[in-house]
Amino acid sequence: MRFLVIVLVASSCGCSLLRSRYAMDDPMYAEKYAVGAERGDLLGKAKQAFDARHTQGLGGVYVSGGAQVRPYTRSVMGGGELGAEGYVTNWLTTRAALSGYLGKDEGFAGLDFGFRLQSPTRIAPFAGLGTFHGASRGVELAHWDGADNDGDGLIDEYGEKKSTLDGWLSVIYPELGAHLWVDGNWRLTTFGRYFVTSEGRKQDDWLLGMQLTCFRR
Ligand SMILES: [Ca+2]
Ligand SMILES: [Ca+2]
Repeated sequence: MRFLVIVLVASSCGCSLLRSRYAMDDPMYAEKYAVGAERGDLLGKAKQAFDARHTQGLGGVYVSGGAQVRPYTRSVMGGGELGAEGYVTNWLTTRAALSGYLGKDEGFAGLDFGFRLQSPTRIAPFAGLGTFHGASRGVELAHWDGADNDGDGLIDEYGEKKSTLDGWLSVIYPELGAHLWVDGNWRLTTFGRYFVTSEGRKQDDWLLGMQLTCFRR
């Protein structure tokens, strides 16, 4: 995933990261900074390099990938999202996505919604709130059904478990992260979420991920 992100950003954005007028491919930014700061104007250079107040009205599609860790059971899942995110104002975005994560015995898939409050800057820390609703797969004890559920050659041994479709899973989560605008269209994001599940605190998870979004006006 990281390799894919690097290749996509490098091929589409060239050297935008190094330019102080980084978002000239966005019409509003380009109009604002049509005349760039002069060579010695360090304050002007800094302003045009960090200003992202033009983002209001941008909408984009994104892919994200991450790892979900449950400290209590030490289980790890991997997965990602395919979604859309839009700037309601230059400090507020809303997003919606198809989301899926899979582990050895567990997993879930469904719809994810959220909003994020961020600074209108090129590097933008943010705090958000989100919710997931969908189907989940889990494990349960299976030492009475006459079957070797875990394939270890023993039938109904003590503690034998099997994978089951648990049914509905609902999660709310606080989120912290940061964005980096590569140019006027592409934005990289890292985020961390704490999943508070409907199945009790022992089922809570940490999710750490990265997101690549392509915006258009
Ligand atoms: Ca067995
Ligand atoms: Ca069994």
